Amino acid sequence: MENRTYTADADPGESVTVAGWVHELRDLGGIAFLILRDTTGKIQIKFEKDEMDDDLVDTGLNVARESVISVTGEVDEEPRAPTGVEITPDSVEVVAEADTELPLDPSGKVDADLSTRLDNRTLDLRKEEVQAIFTIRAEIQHAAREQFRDLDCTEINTPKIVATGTEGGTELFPITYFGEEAFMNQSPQLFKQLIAGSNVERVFEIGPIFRAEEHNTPRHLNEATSIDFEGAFCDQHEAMDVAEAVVTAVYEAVDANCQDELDALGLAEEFEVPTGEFPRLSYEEAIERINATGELDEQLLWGDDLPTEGEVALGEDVGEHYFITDWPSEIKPFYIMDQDGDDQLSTGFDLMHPQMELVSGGQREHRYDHLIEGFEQQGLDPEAFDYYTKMFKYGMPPHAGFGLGGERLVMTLLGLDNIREGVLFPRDRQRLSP
Ligand code: AMO
Repeated sequence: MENRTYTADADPGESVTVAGWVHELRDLGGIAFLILRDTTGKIQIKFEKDEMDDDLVDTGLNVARESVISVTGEVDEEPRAPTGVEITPDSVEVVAEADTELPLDPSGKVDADLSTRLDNRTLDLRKEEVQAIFTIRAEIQHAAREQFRDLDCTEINTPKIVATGTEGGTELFPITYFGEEAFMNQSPQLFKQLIAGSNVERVFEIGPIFRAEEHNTPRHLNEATSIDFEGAFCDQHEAMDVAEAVVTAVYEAVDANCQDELDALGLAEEFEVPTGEFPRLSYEEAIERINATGELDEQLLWGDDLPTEGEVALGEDVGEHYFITDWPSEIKPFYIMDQDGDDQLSTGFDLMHPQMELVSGGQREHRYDHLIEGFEQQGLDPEAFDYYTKMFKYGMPPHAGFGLGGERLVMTLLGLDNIREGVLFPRDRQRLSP
């Protein structure tokens, strides 16, 4: 819009045109105030009824809340106004009228449940604290990208329509692809490895992953954002260093650049940047410590996956981000390499926030014969993965990497109760639109 001034830039002494939403109307009799809101903030518009053109007053004071208007007028200092300035309008134009009945109240005075909020995200995002979540989410992705680039990684984009699944344990979403069965990709796993094995060596991707999880929990989505890394000539320890660097850089960036947003969420005081040296516990130590908390009904045995209550008990015990390393090979996927000289122990690792898992990763099996054996052991047909396995015959260097759950990072960083709070349009068992 030509000649538009953001409310935050409307300085006293200027004549400006501002445009945005009608946030509030306060009619005090002889004088009335309209609060106009745009992406940069709010500004007060003053209507002195006896001194202004009747049509102008009529237009300004009869417009429904949340309508879009544009106002031209003089900006003056006014210490009693919410932002210390106000506009005396010369003209008011209604650009887009809103219904008087709104499905939720963007001023936040009336609470709405999450489902109503998600059904009406446009209105929901007009709330400062909701917008703050997504500003911070954008900062998180920006900071992760910068950190990967500083670590000499190239950003890649891999296909989301694929012929085979890779992550056992979660189901695939099938689709029809020109009469053939295809799937929505569960992770960029095989593709990022194929590129790490080229001259590109170090890659990252921030993109969607699709998981046909049956269960509906506050921490699972059916479409999530994965922040993936893969590096040639890396082992699991170096991959852990990268995960640690990325998570720490993200917290640092939010701390440096998002204080207003943290404030809007009531988090400015308590927000803490992790030290960047996350303890590395072996799986064996992890199950011993979980068992010692006495929080589980049954003691965990070697080879068990960690139940959610176990993760929570251990998280409370450790009290900061930490890694779990040296997982049993049998509970890690086929592409994870075993440790040298011990086929029971894998190079797989998880990075945990005290409340939940954020990252899985490990060194990859790059030896062709071992890879084929791994497929067979997990009951997968290596032929179906020929496009992947055959590249391991043409010079595949040792490599390692990880996948970091983007929404889990947002959720844990902001202490959100439900992962859906950090997703614009979440996909879950109940939700396919909007
Ligand atoms: P994994 O399946 O553990 O590993 O996924 C990696 C991380 O992605 C997040 N995540 C999810 N977040 C929300 N909803 C879901 N349904 C969901 N599923 C996963 C978690 C998890 O830690 N290919 C490997 C990674 C690798 O080895 O590079 C993989 O996908 O935060």
